Amino acid sequence: MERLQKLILLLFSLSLFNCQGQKSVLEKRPVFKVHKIENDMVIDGKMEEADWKKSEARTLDYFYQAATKNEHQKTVYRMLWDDENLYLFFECEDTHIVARETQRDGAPYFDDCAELFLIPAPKPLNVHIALEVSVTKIKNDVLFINNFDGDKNLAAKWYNPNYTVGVQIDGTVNDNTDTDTGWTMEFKIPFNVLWGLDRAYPIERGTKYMFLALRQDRNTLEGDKRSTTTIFPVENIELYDVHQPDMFGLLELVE
Ligand SMILES: [Ca+2]
Ligand SMILES: [Ca+2]
Ligand SMILES: [Ca+2]
Repeated sequence: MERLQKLILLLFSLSLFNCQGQKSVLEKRPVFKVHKIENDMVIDGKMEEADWKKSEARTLDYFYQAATKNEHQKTVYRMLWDDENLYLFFECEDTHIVARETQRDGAPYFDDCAELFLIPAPKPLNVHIALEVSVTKIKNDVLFINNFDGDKNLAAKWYNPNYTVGVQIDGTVNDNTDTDTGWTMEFKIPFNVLWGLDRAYPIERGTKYMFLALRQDRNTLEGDKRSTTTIFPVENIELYDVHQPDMFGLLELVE
């Protein structure tokens, strides 16, 4: 009996520890400051606007399915906002620029691709928006629902919001006889892509949303092999892939 009591006490304290652990993990999520812009942006994949100079810049340092040095290529990520739009900029070093998908809502995430996952709330809900765009501007945009059916997730591909993407390529696409330098991608994402999901946390200074920025890096013409790099660490990625809202960080809209 005493042993049973001890076991129950141990299980209780373990579950308590887990709950507290989860909570403290959330409180410790990293925050990315998003500065407000003052001038119009030209969405061309060039960082010529003065506003980009005041943006926070972070490298995407967490690599997955990356074994070789060539699968650890550098990515710098930036973000800005105004009352109508969110702006993103990806700067990607890339020795082999490859993109095979040609259909919207196909699988550009197996190509050289930039991605944003966004929850219009400062907590990990079971719904997020995923915008995934290959270097040839092929879009896969989905409303992603975690645990839609038991532990099965659902990617609703009919979600086709309007957002603008500009790309610059320094190299040759789908030609591996030479060595490329890299590519850049600039996004203008109107806040109306949120479809009213932002009602509880409207767009204004101080608002925090959960997000994850990612890059897929494909370097071979055949097969589906590519490495993934993220702005925040994603634990258990082999088991649950990258769509884990409690692994997202926070963005904060500031002046
Ligand atoms: Ca620009
Ligand atoms: Ca879609
Ligand atoms: Ca590549």
